[in-house]
Amino acid sequence: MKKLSYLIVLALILGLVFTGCSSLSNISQVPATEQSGVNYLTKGTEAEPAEFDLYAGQNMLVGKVLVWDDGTNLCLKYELSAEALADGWRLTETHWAVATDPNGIPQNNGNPTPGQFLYGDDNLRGVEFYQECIPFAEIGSGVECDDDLIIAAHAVVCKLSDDVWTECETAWGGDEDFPGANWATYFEYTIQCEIVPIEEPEICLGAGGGKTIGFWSNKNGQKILTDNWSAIQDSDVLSDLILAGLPNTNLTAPYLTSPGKVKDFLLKATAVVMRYMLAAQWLGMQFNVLVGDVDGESLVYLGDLNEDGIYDIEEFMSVDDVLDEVSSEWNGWNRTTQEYWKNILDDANNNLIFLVECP
Ligand SMILES: [Ca+2]
Repeated sequence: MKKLSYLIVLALILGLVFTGCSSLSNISQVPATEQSGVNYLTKGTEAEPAEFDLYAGQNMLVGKVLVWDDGTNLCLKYELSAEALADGWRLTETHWAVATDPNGIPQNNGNPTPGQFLYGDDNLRGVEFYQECIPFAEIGSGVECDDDLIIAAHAVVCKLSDDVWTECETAWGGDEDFPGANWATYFEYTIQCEIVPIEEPEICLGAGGGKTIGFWSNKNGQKILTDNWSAIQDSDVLSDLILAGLPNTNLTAPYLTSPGKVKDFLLKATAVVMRYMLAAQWLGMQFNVLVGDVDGESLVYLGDLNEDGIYDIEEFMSVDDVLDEVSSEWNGWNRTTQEYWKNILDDANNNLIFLVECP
């Protein structure tokens, strides 16, 4: 259950990071207290799109055309109503056009000509909704925020009855008439360019199953090591070069050959030789992962690397990656860097810096 909740938190955070990239730069300037409780004063965001009625056969309301923008792209979504869906109506074709002036919509004698519209899909085979986004630049070179757009949204809806299309109707979104004789309509949408602040995921630090090097030296820890000793031997941990040549180790790999030797090694670790303390904390975390107390994929905090006083997700690293980083890079590190990674492992072994769901 714990692992599951970490994964959920992680998935949420990564989802927000990836989908929210474009707005993150704007967000970082907003004081933290104003990031929650978003107010939508205007409609035209994905969460609060502008809505226009979609009529089939001129008088039958079958759904809506939703329109929004994100400051760069214009998005349009045809959505059939629950009632229309229950009656068997589905979308089989969409065609839509957008321009800054009604005359920019393809037409003939004042009647729009959907076959010439640039967007949509005329082979939908009966779907419940259809969505498409285009960059402002495709509408026109000067198109920008607050501009009024003319949108003609045409569709064909067909009724499915016993797996057979029984009837089809032309549908149009909105209620502004074209000058021609037929009933085709369009609507106006004003580009909002509203930047929707994403709610920053709440990140808290806490426990992740770590056990301290003191634990691995005491009776309980020694028993667990004994019970798991063959698995520990099968891993490469006891032969890792980070242990080579340290006090209280064997001269050749494996450098520690029994739970008792581990205890001796851990109890005598000091920070006089920083690498020794680094190796001891590293070994403690290896045991945590090997016996299943810590999920190697769980994330630990590396510190406020960008010095903004906030736990940012890019400041976390998986336990597995921390262990790999230490065992592959320690030899090139000065004492300060060794101490930095020692502290991370020490804090993780003491359950202080795991990414957790906030209480
Ligand atoms: Ca930070």
